Amino acid sequence: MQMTMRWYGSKHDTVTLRQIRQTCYATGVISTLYGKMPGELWTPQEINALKAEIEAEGLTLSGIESVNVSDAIKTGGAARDKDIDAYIKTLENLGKADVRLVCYNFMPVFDWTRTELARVRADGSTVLAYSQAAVDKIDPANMFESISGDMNGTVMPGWEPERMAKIKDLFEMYKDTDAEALFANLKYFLDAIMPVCDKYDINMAIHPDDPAWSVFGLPRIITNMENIRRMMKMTDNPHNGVTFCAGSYGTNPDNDLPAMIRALKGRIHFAHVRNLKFNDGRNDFQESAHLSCDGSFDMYEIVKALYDIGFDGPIRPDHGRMIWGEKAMPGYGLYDRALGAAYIRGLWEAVEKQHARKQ
Ligand code: DNO
Repeated sequence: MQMTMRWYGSKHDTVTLRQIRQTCYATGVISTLYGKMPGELWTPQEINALKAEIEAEGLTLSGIESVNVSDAIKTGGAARDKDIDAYIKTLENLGKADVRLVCYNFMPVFDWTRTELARVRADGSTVLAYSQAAVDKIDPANMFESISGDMNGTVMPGWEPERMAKIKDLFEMYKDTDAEALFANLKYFLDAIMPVCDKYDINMAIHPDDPAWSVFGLPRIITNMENIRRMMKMTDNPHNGVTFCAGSYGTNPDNDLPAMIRALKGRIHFAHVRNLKFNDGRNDFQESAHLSCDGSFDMYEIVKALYDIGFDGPIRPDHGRMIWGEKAMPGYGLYDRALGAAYIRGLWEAVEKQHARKQ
């Protein structure tokens, strides 16, 4: 595995490449061309400039998160073939630049969803939280307004104000897209892009729906083992794989995370490792420090399962708490993610050495 951290680019991130390098635990970054709209072509010049900037700091560009998939592709709308064509050309340009990992999602309307971006813990740190009872009281049209005050002046991916301004049209666009249609549209997309992925050896890593259930009546399909199996089978190609995001699949306690990792051997191309804590009742949780004893997951078992399946892709700490007075994009400050990277690397080294001693 390679330890990485997500980085939104010098114009958008409060964290610098130098700071990431100085963590010492991360040797690569996962980045994106943040200003690009879904359906827009990424040119070789833009990709090479991003890569050069990262390499100049002694880090590698280990993958893209995300090349976003347009709503026309997700809904099977009129512009889908044009958008798929641009996606294929973008993949080709990434492949030529030696970028071999692309994370994307197939969530309708909202990307990851939280009801609070800064819930205060007893120690004064803040975390992201989700409460179904709160969601049930919100009109989706007001979802953005209800959380935008806590974004610390940053633009959160998937929650761009221009996109949220069109929220009613977006719901309208998805009105005929149920789970079956979403699966069919995903297959259409995957079938179309696999040839270019084969040509350049690009691993596509779908990000799970977060939380792992339907929100505001919108279908969500990448939520559990059964649906991942269906997705991998319908376009049966090793390049059609997953981002194993512990915090997203883990929102549903029925998802046995280490067992899922073992079952996905060979198809996990990217790992997001973080922890969360269930509050009273189902569908109610808040994020926590990465540490096992601070949340509900056994992080040792998660890391061990990744090690045991021979996972050799990029791994990244995921959302951190906001600590030590840092002001950054919720979930994406430097400090707590750096602690997370150190912890995961520590677990990895322990598992690796235990394994070597048993030989
Ligand atoms: C949240 C992220 C997601 C993820 C996208 C992938 O922190 O993990 O926003 O990047 O869903 O397209």
